[in-house]
Amino acid sequence: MPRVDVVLLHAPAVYDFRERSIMFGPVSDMVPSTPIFEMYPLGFTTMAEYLERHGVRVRIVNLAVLMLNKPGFDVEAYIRGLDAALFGIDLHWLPHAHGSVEVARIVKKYHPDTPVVFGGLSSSYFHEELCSYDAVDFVLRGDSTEEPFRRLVEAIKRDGRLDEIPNLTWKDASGAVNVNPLSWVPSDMNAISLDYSFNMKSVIRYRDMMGVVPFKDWLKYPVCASLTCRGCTHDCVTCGGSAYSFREHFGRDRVAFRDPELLVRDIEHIQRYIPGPMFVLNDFLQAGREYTRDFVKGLQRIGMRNPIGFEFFKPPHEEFYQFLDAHLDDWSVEISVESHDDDVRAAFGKSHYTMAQVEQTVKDALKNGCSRFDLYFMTGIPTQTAASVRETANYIRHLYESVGNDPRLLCFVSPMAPFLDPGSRAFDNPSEYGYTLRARTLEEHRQRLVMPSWKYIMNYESAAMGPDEMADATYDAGLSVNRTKAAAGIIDRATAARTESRILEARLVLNRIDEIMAGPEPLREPALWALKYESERLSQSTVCEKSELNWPHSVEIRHVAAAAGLWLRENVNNVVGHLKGIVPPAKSDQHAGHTARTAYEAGEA
Ligand code: B12
Ligand code: SF4
Repeated sequence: MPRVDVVLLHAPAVYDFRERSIMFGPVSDMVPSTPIFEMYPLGFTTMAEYLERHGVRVRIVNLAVLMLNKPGFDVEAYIRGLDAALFGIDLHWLPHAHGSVEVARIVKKYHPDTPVVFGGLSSSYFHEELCSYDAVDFVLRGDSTEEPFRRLVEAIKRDGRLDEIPNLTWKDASGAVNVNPLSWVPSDMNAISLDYSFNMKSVIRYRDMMGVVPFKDWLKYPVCASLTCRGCTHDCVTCGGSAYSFREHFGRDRVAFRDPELLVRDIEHIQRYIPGPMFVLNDFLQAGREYTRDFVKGLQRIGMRNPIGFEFFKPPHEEFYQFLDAHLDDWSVEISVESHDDDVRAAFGKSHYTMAQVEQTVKDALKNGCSRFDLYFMTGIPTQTAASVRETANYIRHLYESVGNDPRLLCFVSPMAPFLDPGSRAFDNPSEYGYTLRARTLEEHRQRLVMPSWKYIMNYESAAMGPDEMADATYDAGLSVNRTKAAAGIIDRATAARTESRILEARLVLNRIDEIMAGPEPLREPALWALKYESERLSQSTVCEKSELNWPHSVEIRHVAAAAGLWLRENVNNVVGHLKGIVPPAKSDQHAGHTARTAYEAGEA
């Protein structure tokens, strides 16, 4: 394996998930990943693109996908065969607490002299505890680590000073943990690129398709995301990406937006190669009217062809949809309203709109050409009772009726699981929001992750609805919404029947696990193991079919041509590099040269 500067590794949520029997439940029903959360952070792509642009050779390895795809995949042998000056591991989402640290241990076992750096929001929150593990040398904190990472690589290669690297938590020779100031917090998001062609180049360079795909089924459903900003203007109480969390824990007191022109360029670039739908995450309406106008007109200018979906944090007005429809052919909307009950939603921190406004916005969007409207509801939020969850399901029936069972409306109910986000208001002050935490430290979360079912794994209990009630009410709501969708013709009868039996079976397995756990300790392990196959099968799309989340898309000749051109260019680049005995850094499609100075370097951040 040729030596590169940095290998970025994405671990499965639970490292040895193949050897354990765990009923993860519906924890990942609303995202493209399986319950081992094999999707790596978008930041892997932005960091890799940025580092490569500055001459640092980076390889992304999605260990989680490799392990999922090949049951016999030998992780240790694979890691032993890697050769890098530095290994980076993400612990961005807390559900990776177990897998990420175990992978770090394997890296250290085979590469004891190679440093290991962690990063991501959860790493930032638990940075000191993380550094106390032998296998972790550094943590890069904050939401923008591209440039600090470049400086760290430089320091490692040239024996430079670690105390000068912003955002770095590090161990010195004595083993003491040092915390440098969290001073690298750029005020915009313009110096980075979400350049997916980097990932494609990586496939070509390392002849490794599955090691770099963002999630297991990505080749079947090549969805892409683009981002309007870092941070959030809202303050939802259980969210670890809220204004509060960014201010208190990640050093950010203002949202950093990406210029609309650059965002349009990202999207233009994606649609050149990738046929899938595109999600624009983090409500761009937060940035104001001018931004909105420039962005939407820019999308029209590039001849937006892929389906595009927008996440909004509050219900837009009808005029806005008219504006969207005048500029775009195939656009969709998603809003997470959490509860049908305005009081429960207010307790969650979304008091800025009512359900009546949501109903109106759904009707307005559908009337004005929206291709699809996804509405998300959540269980486990402050003050929400089991009765309220069941009411949400009834409300969804009413909503479908009120839009004449329009098949473009898709409603989903899922649990806030497995964890209440670290660094959220509710995590920092649980009693204020009616919660009791079952885990606080990173190590406590690691231990919870290997418990036998999602009910045990959850890191919180709500005073309004205990874990048993919550699991029950969530499955009930899933059943009810599934029946509503079937009756309304939103999903076909066969799909609905499969989902219904999956939910009923999942409930039985959950109860069986409770019985096993109440029984004698020595009998637990074999009894749980006997349930392994069922637990896994029933944790893939429990409360709805995963395909319900998917938007239609089609591959066109232009995508094939663009990918072939990239393949050719990259192979020529590699052959030249290999003749010189190196893995050459990838050239950025979006930036003029590898070493172009950015606002970051110029210290304008
Ligand atoms: C976009 C997004 C998603 C997308 C993910 C797209 C992707 N591949 O990253 C989707 C919708 C799929 C998603 C899913 C989930 N999400 Co989410 N998501 C977000 C959101 C809105 C923005 C994050 C973002 O993209 N930032 C910008 C990108 C460019 O940067 P980045 O990926 O964060 O990476 C930077 C740093 O984090 C750091 N970094 C990251 N990894 C590493 C590794 C190393 C080695 C280093 C040095 C640095 C580093 O440096 C990067 C570059 O600067 C945040 C909320 C928010 N306001 O921030 C929630 C958020 C991150 N998600 C959250 C959660 C809980 C989840 C889920 C677990 C929910 C669930 N149960 O299904 C899943 C996990 C999916 C999986 N892994 O399979 C929580 C995380 C809380 C926590 N600390 O655990 C957040 C904070 C809020 C929330 N509740 O939604 N999410
Ligand atoms: S859940 Fe609320 S606070 Fe968190 S990212 Fe979404 S809108 Fe912002």
